[in-house]
Amino acid sequence: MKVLDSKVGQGFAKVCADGFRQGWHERNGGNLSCRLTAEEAEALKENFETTAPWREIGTEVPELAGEYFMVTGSGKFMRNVELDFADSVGVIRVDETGTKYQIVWGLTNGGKPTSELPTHLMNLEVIRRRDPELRIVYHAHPANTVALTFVLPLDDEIFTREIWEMETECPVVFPQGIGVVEWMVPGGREIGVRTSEIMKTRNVAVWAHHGMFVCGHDFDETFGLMHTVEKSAEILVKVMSMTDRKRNTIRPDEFRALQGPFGIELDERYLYEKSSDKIGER
Ligand code: 2HA
Ligand code: ZN
Repeated sequence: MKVLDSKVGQGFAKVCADGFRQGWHERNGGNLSCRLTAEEAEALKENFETTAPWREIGTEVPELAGEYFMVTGSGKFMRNVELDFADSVGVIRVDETGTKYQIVWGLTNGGKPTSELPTHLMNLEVIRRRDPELRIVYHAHPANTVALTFVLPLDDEIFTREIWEMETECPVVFPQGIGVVEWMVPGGREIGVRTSEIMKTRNVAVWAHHGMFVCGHDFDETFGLMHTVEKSAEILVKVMSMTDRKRNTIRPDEFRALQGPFGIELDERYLYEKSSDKIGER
């Protein structure tokens, strides 16, 4: 089967196109990765070549040794994924030491995997440890979420709580909350270590003044998570454009009341009693 005709290829391209249409991928901003299942890799193997050089990942992911990943290319525009899939996207294989990769398909014009490959692979490694079917990692630059990193404290508990309060759906969609990474140089191991610490327990990491990383089991869920966080961030930006205080909101006991009906468990650290109605204060 051709890579683009496969379900995984189609789902991958759809996220890139939909994210572009949301305005989350200016120029070459954002990237996407997916660990292929053994069945997917087997079905696509006839397209793979094993002659490309092995290159350093820039970090080590021993638990991903021998696995195949579909990834967007460094410097590639999300806008072009649906137009020229084989130029914009590649399939790579991680070597037996978990320190090198080889391009086995795509990135046809001398391309390389995303500059955020260390963060993607480190995230893919830790999320698989907590759930073997978590296998997609998505990075985008959604404007409202980024805007909030200039005005909210860069504190996991406050950031999560303020986003949760904007839409009842939020604690149901990401009950483990959001982790916030202070500004760091992107593209390397260090920011990958910091982000994967968050992804050990949570599905959303916000990079201050940069963007967001989310993970999921399938493409719809992963895209939907990014969309839900960003939608709530948009509501918060609208509220903060009117006032710095809330007259009404969802209260801690009301959040707790969601747990039974929705079968979720909320981390109590986000449900602190507030001493102020000022947005962003505890
Ligand atoms: O250019 O988004 O973080 C791709 C990126 C880097
Ligand atoms: Zn980015």
